Amino acid sequence: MTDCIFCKIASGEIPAEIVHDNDGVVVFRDLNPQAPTHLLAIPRQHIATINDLEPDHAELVGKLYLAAKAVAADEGLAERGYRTVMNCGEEAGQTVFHIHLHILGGRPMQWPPG
Ligand code: DGP
Repeated sequence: MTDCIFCKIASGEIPAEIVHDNDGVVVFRDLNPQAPTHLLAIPRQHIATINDLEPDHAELVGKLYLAAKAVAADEGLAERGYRTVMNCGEEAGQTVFHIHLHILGGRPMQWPPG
């Protein structure tokens, strides 16, 4: 999609610190980190929100989680724990309308989230 910031990161048009790029999934560091480690895993394919997922996206969504597992291990988070979050829609706090899995770690997490 031409006017999507995360499509532009995936294409290299906008710079980001990319830590993983494999099998249709790109993972990069969040510009505004909310934890010592804060990564975003996105599909290269533009999908705006969870509400736009179709059955044939199931494998791609699985790949987001497999990428999260891989980068969490790379970042030393696998054993101590980390949080994955995908916000859907404005009330949930989604600000970029290209689905992305937040991967947060390196500090204790509270529950419930705010
Ligand atoms: P959400 O609120 O769930 O839509 O999360 C969007 C996240 O995207 C937010 O944590 C900040 C991050 N973000 C927004 N613009 C950029 C950018 O240009 N580069 C990077 N690396 N992260 C961005």
